[in-house]
Amino acid sequence: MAEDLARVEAELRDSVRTDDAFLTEVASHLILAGGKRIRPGFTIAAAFGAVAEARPADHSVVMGAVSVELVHLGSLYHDDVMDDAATRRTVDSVNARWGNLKAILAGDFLLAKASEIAASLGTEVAGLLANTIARLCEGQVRELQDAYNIGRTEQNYYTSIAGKTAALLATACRIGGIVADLPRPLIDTLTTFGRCYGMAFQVVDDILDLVSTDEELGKPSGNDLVEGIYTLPVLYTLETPAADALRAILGDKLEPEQREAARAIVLAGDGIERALEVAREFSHEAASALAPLEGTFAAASLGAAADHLIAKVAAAASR
Ligand code: GRG
Repeated sequence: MAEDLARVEAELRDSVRTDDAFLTEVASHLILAGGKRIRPGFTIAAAFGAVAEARPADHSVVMGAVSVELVHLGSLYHDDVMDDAATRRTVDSVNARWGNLKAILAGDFLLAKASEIAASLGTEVAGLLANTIARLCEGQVRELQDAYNIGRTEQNYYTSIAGKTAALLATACRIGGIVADLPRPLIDTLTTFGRCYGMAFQVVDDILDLVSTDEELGKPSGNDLVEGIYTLPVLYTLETPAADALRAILGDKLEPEQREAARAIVLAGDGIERALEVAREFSHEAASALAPLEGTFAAASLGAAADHLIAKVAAAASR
């Protein structure tokens, strides 16, 4: 698998190479900055859903993995413009380095390249990726509509993260299964794994935004509160006797001391613990979904990813 991921790296760089040196530089920026490559890893692992041992993945599987990572990258370019982010993957964000207009256009370029590659893999993959891009936008718009809304419901939160995060992780797995021509029930199983994993992943990410240090995050802890994105721990805290104190602070832009006061209220209650329980449930649901794939390389490697996430949840819980 390490060799397949190295092939993904080479193809990713190749996919954004153009005659225009400047566009190539801007479009390559976050590819060269690294990232965990969870999504391409899932595509490759999923493609081994009917065999016990990994072997070099087919070229089409590698390209499926590239198309998924390109969509992820495009969404990061656009997300950083929306958040006015200064850094991403420990380097300058594209918007910070080249400005919003170029960041948006380069993000569009990455999406176009992802679509071109997906089309070369067949109409099902092309349609699936297009649908997933739409779901990312829907999830993000849902989040924006609820910005600064202290009445945001738990259901709205789940709908938003299902679109903005879980949909692409589900698609990463699904594309691996489709391109490897696995039986349909196994493709559905892999998709369920990716969706549940993605839900857990975002809930954990949202918890970490509140419990981590500024150094760990590379930005001020509690940034979601500042942006008016009220995540699961906050929504749970709004159901407790501390709700009045929290409501008095939230609902509008925050000064740093207000952010700290709101964060302290959330950390003092049981909102973090309740959200961790939700993350545990989604992670276990992801792991259990793999049962029909038992004995395959996909089950072993995706199962290890779910275990890693469960361990991350436990580490967050022990803070
Ligand atoms: C244009 C496709 C497109 C979308 C527009 C901006 C937007 C709508 C959606 C934002 C989606 C988004 C950024 C969701 C958050 C997903 C997430 C948890 C990202 C972090 O993923 P990691 O930790 O990052 O895998 P690395 O850098 O390791 O790849």
